[in-house]
Amino acid sequence: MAAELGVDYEFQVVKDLRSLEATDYAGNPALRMPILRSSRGEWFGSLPICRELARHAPGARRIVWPEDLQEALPSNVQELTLQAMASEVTLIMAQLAGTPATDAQVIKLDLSLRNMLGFLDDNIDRALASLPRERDTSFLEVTLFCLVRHLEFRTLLDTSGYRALGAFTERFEQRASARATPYRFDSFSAGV
Ligand SMILES: N[C@@H](CCC(=O)N[C@@H](CS)C(=O)NCC(=O)O)C(=O)O
Repeated sequence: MAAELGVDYEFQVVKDLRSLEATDYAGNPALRMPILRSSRGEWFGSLPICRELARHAPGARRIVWPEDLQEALPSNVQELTLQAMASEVTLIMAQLAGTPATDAQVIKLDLSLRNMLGFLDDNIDRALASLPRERDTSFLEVTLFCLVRHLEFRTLLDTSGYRALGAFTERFEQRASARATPYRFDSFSAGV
Protein backbone atom coordinates (compact mmCIF):
# COMPACT_ATOMS: atom_id res chain seq x y z
CA MET A 1 0.00 0.00 0.00
CA ALA A 2 2.94 2.33 0.65
CA ALA A 3 4.14 1.77 -2.92
CA GLU A 4 0.57 2.20 -4.19
CA LEU A 5 0.29 5.58 -2.48
CA GLY A 6 3.77 6.83 -3.33
CA VAL A 7 4.89 6.96 0.30
CA ASP A 8 8.61 6.45 0.97
CA TYR A 9 9.24 3.47 3.17
CA GLU A 10 11.93 1.21 4.45
CA PHE A 11 11.33 -2.46 5.15
CA GLN A 12 12.40 -4.15 8.37
CA VAL A 13 11.79 -7.84 8.89
CA VAL A 14 10.50 -9.68 11.92
CA LYS A 15 13.15 -12.37 11.91
CA ASP A 16 11.15 -15.16 13.51
CA LEU A 17 7.37 -15.09 13.91
CA ARG A 18 7.74 -17.59 16.75
CA SER A 19 9.51 -14.96 18.88
CA LEU A 20 7.87 -14.33 22.26
CA GLU A 21 9.46 -10.87 22.68
CA ALA A 22 7.19 -7.87 21.98
CA THR A 23 10.33 -5.85 21.20
CA ASP A 24 10.80 -8.05 18.11
CA TYR A 25 7.43 -6.71 16.91
CA ALA A 26 8.09 -2.99 17.54
CA GLY A 27 6.30 -3.34 20.88
CA ASN A 28 3.12 -4.95 19.54
CA PRO A 29 1.82 -6.95 22.54
CA ALA A 30 -0.12 -9.24 20.18
CA LEU A 31 3.27 -10.53 18.90
CA ARG A 32 2.13 -9.98 15.34
CA MET A 33 3.21 -8.12 12.26
CA PRO A 34 2.74 -5.91 10.30
CA ILE A 35 3.73 -2.89 12.36
CA LEU A 36 4.38 0.56 10.89
CA ARG A 37 6.78 3.03 12.46
CA SER A 38 5.82 6.50 11.26
CA SER A 39 6.78 9.96 12.51
CA ARG A 40 3.62 9.72 14.66
CA GLY A 41 4.30 6.44 16.44
CA GLU A 42 3.94 2.68 16.08
CA TRP A 43 0.79 1.42 14.32
CA PHE A 44 -0.43 -2.16 14.69
CA GLY A 45 -2.40 -4.05 12.02
CA SER A 46 -2.88 -3.78 8.26
CA LEU A 47 -5.90 -1.47 8.09
CA PRO A 48 -4.74 1.18 10.61
CA ILE A 49 -1.31 1.03 8.94
CA CYS A 50 -2.81 1.64 5.50
CA ARG A 51 -4.79 4.59 6.89
CA GLU A 52 -1.65 6.10 8.37
CA LEU A 53 0.19 5.57 5.06
CA ALA A 54 -2.66 7.38 3.31
CA ARG A 55 -2.20 10.33 5.69
CA HIS A 56 1.42 10.48 4.49
CA ALA A 57 0.62 10.23 0.77
CA PRO A 58 2.23 13.07 -1.19
CA GLY A 59 -1.01 14.05 -2.94
CA ALA A 60 -4.76 13.52 -2.68
CA ARG A 61 -5.63 9.91 -3.42
CA ARG A 62 -9.11 8.46 -3.99
CA ILE A 63 -8.99 5.31 -1.87
CA VAL A 64 -11.91 2.93 -1.35
CA TRP A 65 -11.89 1.76 2.27
CA PRO A 66 -13.84 -1.18 3.81
CA GLU A 67 -16.52 1.14 5.23
CA ASP A 68 -17.23 2.41 1.71
CA LEU A 69 -18.47 -1.06 0.73
CA GLN A 70 -22.14 -0.49 1.49
CA GLU A 71 -23.59 -3.59 -0.20
CA ALA A 72 -23.42 -7.14 1.15
CA LEU A 73 -21.46 -8.67 -1.71
CA PRO A 74 -18.36 -6.41 -1.78
CA SER A 75 -18.45 -6.22 2.02
CA ASN A 76 -18.38 -10.04 2.24
CA VAL A 77 -15.62 -10.25 -0.36
CA GLN A 78 -13.53 -7.84 1.73
CA GLU A 79 -14.20 -9.73 4.96
CA LEU A 80 -13.37 -13.13 3.45
CA THR A 81 -10.21 -11.78 1.84
CA LEU A 82 -8.93 -10.78 5.28
CA GLN A 83 -10.18 -13.97 6.94
CA ALA A 84 -8.57 -16.13 4.24
CA MET A 85 -5.23 -14.42 4.87
CA ALA A 86 -5.60 -14.96 8.63
CA SER A 87 -6.51 -18.64 8.10
CA GLU A 88 -3.57 -19.13 5.76
CA VAL A 89 -1.17 -17.71 8.33
CA THR A 90 -2.67 -19.93 11.06
CA LEU A 91 -2.17 -22.98 8.83
CA ILE A 92 1.45 -21.99 8.17
CA MET A 93 2.08 -21.53 11.90
CA ALA A 94 0.43 -24.93 12.58
CA GLN A 95 2.71 -26.56 10.00
CA LEU A 96 5.74 -24.96 11.66
CA ALA A 97 4.57 -26.24 15.04
CA GLY A 98 4.41 -29.74 13.56
CA THR A 99 0.62 -30.06 13.92
CA PRO A 100 -0.43 -33.05 11.78
CA ALA A 101 -2.66 -32.48 8.74
CA THR A 102 -5.15 -34.90 10.33
CA ASP A 103 -5.72 -32.54 13.29
CA ALA A 104 -9.45 -31.67 13.42
CA GLN A 105 -8.80 -27.91 13.65
CA VAL A 106 -6.36 -28.02 10.72
CA ILE A 107 -8.91 -29.96 8.64
CA LYS A 108 -11.57 -27.35 9.40
CA LEU A 109 -9.24 -24.43 8.67
CA ASP A 110 -8.19 -25.99 5.36
CA LEU A 111 -11.82 -26.55 4.32
CA SER A 112 -12.77 -23.04 5.45
CA LEU A 113 -9.92 -21.55 3.41
CA ARG A 114 -10.94 -23.47 0.27
CA ASN A 115 -14.59 -22.46 0.78
CA MET A 116 -13.58 -18.82 1.09
CA LEU A 117 -11.41 -18.96 -2.04
CA GLY A 118 -14.32 -20.50 -3.95
CA PHE A 119 -16.59 -17.68 -2.78
CA LEU A 120 -13.99 -15.05 -3.71
CA ASP A 121 -13.48 -16.62 -7.15
CA ASP A 122 -17.23 -16.68 -7.80
CA ASN A 123 -17.83 -13.11 -6.66
CA ILE A 124 -14.72 -11.05 -7.28
CA ASP A 125 -15.79 -9.71 -10.66
CA ARG A 126 -19.14 -8.44 -9.36
CA ALA A 127 -17.49 -6.96 -6.25
CA LEU A 128 -14.91 -5.10 -8.34
CA ALA A 129 -17.58 -3.85 -10.73
CA SER A 130 -19.39 -2.31 -7.76
CA LEU A 131 -16.39 -0.17 -6.71
CA PRO A 132 -16.44 3.52 -7.68
CA ARG A 133 -14.86 3.89 -11.12
CA GLU A 134 -13.06 7.07 -10.09
CA ARG A 135 -10.60 5.58 -7.63
CA ASP A 136 -6.85 5.44 -7.40
CA THR A 137 -6.83 2.30 -5.31
CA SER A 138 -8.81 0.24 -2.81
CA PHE A 139 -8.03 -1.73 0.32
CA LEU A 140 -9.98 -4.60 -1.26
CA GLU A 141 -7.81 -4.87 -4.36
CA VAL A 142 -4.54 -4.50 -2.48
CA THR A 143 -5.44 -7.13 0.14
CA LEU A 144 -6.87 -9.57 -2.40
CA PHE A 145 -3.79 -9.30 -4.59
CA CYS A 146 -1.58 -9.89 -1.54
CA LEU A 147 -3.67 -12.92 -0.50
CA VAL A 148 -3.47 -14.71 -3.85
CA ARG A 149 0.22 -14.06 -4.38
CA HIS A 150 0.98 -15.06 -0.77
CA LEU A 151 -0.84 -18.39 -1.15
CA GLU A 152 1.32 -19.07 -4.22
CA PHE A 153 4.49 -17.84 -2.51
CA ARG A 154 3.96 -20.18 0.45
CA THR A 155 2.68 -22.98 -1.85
CA LEU A 156 -0.03 -23.68 0.69
CA LEU A 157 -2.47 -24.73 -2.00
CA ASP A 158 -2.81 -24.76 -5.77
CA THR A 159 -4.52 -21.54 -6.88
CA SER A 160 -4.54 -22.32 -10.62
CA GLY A 161 -8.19 -23.44 -10.59
CA TYR A 162 -9.39 -20.06 -9.34
CA ARG A 163 -9.70 -18.44 -12.75
CA ALA A 164 -11.29 -15.13 -11.79
CA LEU A 165 -8.80 -14.60 -8.98
CA GLY A 166 -5.95 -15.45 -11.37
CA ALA A 167 -7.20 -12.95 -13.96
CA PHE A 168 -7.56 -10.25 -11.30
CA THR A 169 -4.04 -10.78 -9.90
CA GLU A 170 -2.52 -10.71 -13.37
CA ARG A 171 -4.27 -7.42 -14.08
CA PHE A 172 -3.28 -5.90 -10.73
CA GLU A 173 0.30 -7.05 -11.21
CA GLN A 174 0.68 -4.58 -14.07
CA ARG A 175 0.80 -1.84 -11.44
CA ALA A 176 4.25 -0.50 -10.54
CA SER A 177 3.50 -0.98 -6.83
CA ALA A 178 2.86 -4.70 -7.31
CA ARG A 179 5.86 -5.23 -9.57
CA ALA A 180 8.13 -3.45 -7.06
CA THR A 181 7.09 -5.54 -4.06
CA PRO A 182 7.10 -9.29 -4.81
CA TYR A 183 7.20 -11.63 -1.82
CA ARG A 184 10.60 -13.08 -1.04
CA PHE A 185 12.35 -14.77 1.85
CA ASP A 186 15.20 -12.88 3.45
CA SER A 187 18.55 -14.60 3.33
CA PHE A 188 18.61 -15.37 7.06
CA SER A 189 14.95 -16.41 7.15
CA ALA A 190 13.98 -19.80 8.51
CA GLY A 191 10.86 -19.56 6.34
CA VAL A 192 8.65 -18.07 9.02
N1 LIG B 1 -5.44 -8.34 12.01
C1 LIG B 1 -4.00 -8.29 11.86
C2 LIG B 1 -3.47 -9.71 11.76
C3 LIG B 1 -1.98 -9.75 11.85
C4 LIG B 1 -1.44 -11.17 11.71
O1 LIG B 1 -2.13 -12.16 11.93
N2 LIG B 1 -0.15 -11.27 11.36
C5 LIG B 1 0.50 -12.55 11.21
C6 LIG B 1 1.46 -12.55 10.05
S1 LIG B 1 0.80 -11.92 8.56
C7 LIG B 1 1.34 -12.83 12.43
O2 LIG B 1 2.07 -11.97 12.85
N3 LIG B 1 1.25 -14.04 12.95
C8 LIG B 1 2.02 -14.46 14.07
C9 LIG B 1 1.35 -15.56 14.82
O3 LIG B 1 0.26 -15.98 14.41
O4 LIG B 1 1.94 -15.99 15.81
C10 LIG B 1 -3.64 -7.44 10.65
O5 LIG B 1 -4.46 -7.31 9.74
O6 LIG B 1 -2.55 -6.91 10.59
